[in-house]
Amino acid sequence: MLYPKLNEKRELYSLNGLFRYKEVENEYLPVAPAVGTRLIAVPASMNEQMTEHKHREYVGKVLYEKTFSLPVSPDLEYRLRIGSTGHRADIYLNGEKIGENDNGFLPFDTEIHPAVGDNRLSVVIDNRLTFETLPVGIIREGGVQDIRHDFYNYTGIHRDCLVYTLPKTGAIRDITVETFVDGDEKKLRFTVKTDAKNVRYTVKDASGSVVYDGKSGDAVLADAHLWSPEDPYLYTLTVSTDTDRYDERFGIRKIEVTSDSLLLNGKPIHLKGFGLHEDAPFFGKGNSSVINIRTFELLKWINANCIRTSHYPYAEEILDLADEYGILVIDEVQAVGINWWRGGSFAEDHAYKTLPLHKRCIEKLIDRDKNHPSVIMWSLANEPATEEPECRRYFEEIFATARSLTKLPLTVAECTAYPDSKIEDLPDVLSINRYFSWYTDSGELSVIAPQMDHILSSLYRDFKKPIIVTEFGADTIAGFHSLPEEMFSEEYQYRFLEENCKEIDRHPYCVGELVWHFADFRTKQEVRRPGGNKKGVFTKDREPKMAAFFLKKRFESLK
Ligand code: GCB
Repeated sequence: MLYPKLNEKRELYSLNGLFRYKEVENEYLPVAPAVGTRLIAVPASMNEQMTEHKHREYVGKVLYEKTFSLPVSPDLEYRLRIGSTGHRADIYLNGEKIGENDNGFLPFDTEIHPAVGDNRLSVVIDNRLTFETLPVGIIREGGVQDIRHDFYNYTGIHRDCLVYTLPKTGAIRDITVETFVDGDEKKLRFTVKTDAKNVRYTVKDASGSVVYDGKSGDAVLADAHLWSPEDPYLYTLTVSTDTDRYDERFGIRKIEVTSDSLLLNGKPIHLKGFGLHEDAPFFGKGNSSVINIRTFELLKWINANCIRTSHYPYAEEILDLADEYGILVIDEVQAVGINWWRGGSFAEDHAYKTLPLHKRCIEKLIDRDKNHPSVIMWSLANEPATEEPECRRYFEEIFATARSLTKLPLTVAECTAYPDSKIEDLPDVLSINRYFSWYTDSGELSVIAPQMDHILSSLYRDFKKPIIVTEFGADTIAGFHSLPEEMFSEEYQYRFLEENCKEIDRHPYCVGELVWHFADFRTKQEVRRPGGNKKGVFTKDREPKMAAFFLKKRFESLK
């Protein structure tokens, strides 16, 4: 799946900016222009733009509408591309349904037939979470949304809304770049989806020099430069047909998993970084280049080398930045909240209803992100109820789906108490989320060492696989200090991270530490969440708490 780009062969129009917005009935159909609307900004969540509770917390369908016109040529194919509709959505052009997006975090892309003159785009988003959506949820009596995941259910067109053109014949519809590193020889394979007869492949190195030019999609580079966090070296592949052109960046790197290590380009690597959320003041989950750049600058400042896209696929721009800044990515699909449901999360009428969508999202995620050198692993779910025996068949199908599409390692971030998980033999790398001395033994930092030791040693003894601690963290109110350290103080967060890291260091097969969380973020309102989840090492506006200085030193010392 290619991101729309402007070049001499392709037109690109942005519909970003102001839309008309309205909460609508279940049966609403945009047969005529909506009346009684208000303005809303795109890309952004609607929630942070509202001043009244009933609008910010609205549960149901909302309409985004915009009228646009563009030069229309009979020789071109026009396509509409919305990077994220936030939730499942029905999309209409001039009152006619042109498609639906079955999920909120992956792109909607379809052919359109725009009229000469004004066109009316209507996007009807349904923000209700059920067992047929991801994340999952239940709508309680009275329309109240019940969820089990710990982030705010932001609604809106969260990423670019674009119209672009393709030639009617010879269009480049997809490119897959595969790289093979075998000793000194670096082989490349380019596969292109096109009906063109003549396809040309040109590869330029980072300085712009042509290192391959030919009609074959198989190339060998004698002196290839590898991609790594220390040296995020990118090549550019230009695919040309008589009528189309597309530039795709790629990097050459090799990922391997042994019984106790994760290898990048043949050398063991320790992942150091964070779980993130797309969540920022004003924008909510809306993509913002400013927020993204500040985030990546901070990741480099703190000497991190890895992020997990907890708990859903992020905007493509974030992956482009990860490629460029040299930040490794554990790319997670939006299978979150499948836990703690009465009657069993993996009962037939619960997760098994979600299974087809879960598979489709994995397919679409891998299709979208397959060419990013920064993506080194796929995470297939966050904290599912893997202690339920019924989860076994579910995850066998999920792993089989993913394995048929990728050679990269697979994982699932688990919080299931040892030894209850029914799926630990399936992933290549085990990922654990643990909050010793926080949700259990609250305030007792001394339990971290023995409890972390127990889980890491037991898992390794039983499964002989590398382990990543994908979450550990403590809520911290910026500016709250206490000695001795008390929960919620900056001192507690500092000491909490220090204790966890000491134990991680004692287990060489623990190949990664991703602190929960990078920055404070909004959640639903509840007693344990004053203004949201405060486990950020940075505040929501991306300023450091005390613990950031501990991590900066630690991450620098970890090679
Ligand atoms: C978890 C979840 C994450 C939460 C976090 C917390 O285990 O994976 O989504 O935000 O705990 O802070 O409780």
